[in-house]
Amino acid sequence: MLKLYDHPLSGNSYKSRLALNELGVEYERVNVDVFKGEQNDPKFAALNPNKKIPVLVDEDFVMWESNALLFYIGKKYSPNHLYPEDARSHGLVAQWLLFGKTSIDPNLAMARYLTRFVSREPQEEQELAKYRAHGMMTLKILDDHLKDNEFLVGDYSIADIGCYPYVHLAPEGEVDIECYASLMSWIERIQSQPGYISMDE
Ligand SMILES: N[C@@H](CCC(=O)N[C@@H](CS)C(=O)NCC(=O)O)C(=O)O
Repeated sequence: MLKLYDHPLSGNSYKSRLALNELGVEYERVNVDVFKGEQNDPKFAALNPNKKIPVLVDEDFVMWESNALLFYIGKKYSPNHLYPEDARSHGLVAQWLLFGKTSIDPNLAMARYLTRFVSREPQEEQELAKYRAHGMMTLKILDDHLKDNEFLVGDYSIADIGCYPYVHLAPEGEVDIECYASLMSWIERIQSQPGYISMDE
């Protein structure tokens, strides 16, 4: 059985759980308490030298990087509705997942982290304001796209799953998402998918 090293508060790990649950794949969760530094344990670092969750272990195969895991899960259980195989859709899925990893997550996950999980030094306030402002810019890009599209690429796919976690968690970083009507409808559509699980399930 697949093993997913994760933590209930990790948006990056939640991506894999969303995909696996949607596809009805059984997996075992292994909790890594990143708040206690368990990611630095040499046994865990042997799985991911970057010392971060999520890590997916499939028998003798080990993988890390949350959005790359979505490609693996999608391909391994293909054909399935989350993983479009034609060249254009595949390219667009990669486009959104890379946008997620380079623009959405760095800003929205950091805004959430600095707001919710640490006591900030006064000099970090400016940094936080920058993450919130850049995060809003990424939300606007998504919202504009979603005005004419139900999902990021065709039907519900791993592209949506990769971008959704830190978008729906943005209010925890005091980033307003309710001003983006199309984005809010997209969130509702994702939450009504048959295999949807909330982050705390
Ligand atoms: N680029 C990585 C980032 C993973 C990441 O930042 N994971 C966080 C939890 S959401 C973590 O392990 N933090 C512990 C640390 O950075 O020491 C991915 O997408 O998988």
